[in-house]
Amino acid sequence: MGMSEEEKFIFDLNGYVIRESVLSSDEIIKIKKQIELIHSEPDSLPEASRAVPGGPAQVLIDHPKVLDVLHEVIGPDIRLEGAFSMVRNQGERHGDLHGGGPQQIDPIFGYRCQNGRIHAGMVRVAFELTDIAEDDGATVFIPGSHKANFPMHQDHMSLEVGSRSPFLKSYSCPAGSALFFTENLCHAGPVWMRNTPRVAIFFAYAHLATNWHRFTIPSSVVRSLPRSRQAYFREAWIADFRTNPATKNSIDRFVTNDESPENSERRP
Ligand SMILES: O=C(O)CCC(=O)C(=O)O
Ligand SMILES: [Fe+2]
Repeated sequence: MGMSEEEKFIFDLNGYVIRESVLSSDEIIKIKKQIELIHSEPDSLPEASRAVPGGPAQVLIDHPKVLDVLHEVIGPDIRLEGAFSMVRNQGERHGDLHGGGPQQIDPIFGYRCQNGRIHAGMVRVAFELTDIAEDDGATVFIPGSHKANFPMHQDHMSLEVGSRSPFLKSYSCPAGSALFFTENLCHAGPVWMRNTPRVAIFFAYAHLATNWHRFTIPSSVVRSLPRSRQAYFREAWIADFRTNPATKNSIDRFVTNDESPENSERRP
């Protein structure tokens, strides 16, 4: 299906876009329960479910409505290089505004659009597992800052209610929605205001040629996944020139070859 023209317009203009209700209510219930247990009673879960993206959360790795967007804004060859889950209680926060401005030149985070195609560096996908209202304290953004040419201005960096930039925006969406944003966009996880927690999963996808995060997903989780999903953790390279023609690091190659992901395909 791909992204709609309107979704592309919004992502390019603002640096983020939301796809509402990409998960079924059954998926929401199962994944939310898993995240709550990871944060309260991890030992009650099978080992493969004690961290994301194992267990029920694994459907998010290659969810068609997510890949759709990532293939459009990153490119056809992508990796999943980081994942974490959150149960954020009232009063808790992730931290200050970060990203935005001329650091877009860094190829890891870089944002460009040329010949009608978006080329974003690292893209975060936040899967919201509870309904989100605008003032709940979910992720906030300075729209457009992913391609700003001047450094973020100090007068626009406060998260204090009353001193916030008039440009700072959040969003509302039903549980089961996916929020996509370029990590180059100025954004923050402010104080969570609601008296019921924000339960969410954050993934970081990147172009197959780049890698920012040191890999932290437990090998028991990676091993438990079908090979077609392990493929999203394949090493960051495009071509192996020891063969003629060069071997491409495609998902198909990864799925059909029998190298263990623990050995040549995986870092320790
Ligand atoms: O906690 C949040 O809402 C934002 C997290 C964040 O900044 C990130 O994952 O890059
Ligand atoms: Fe961030």
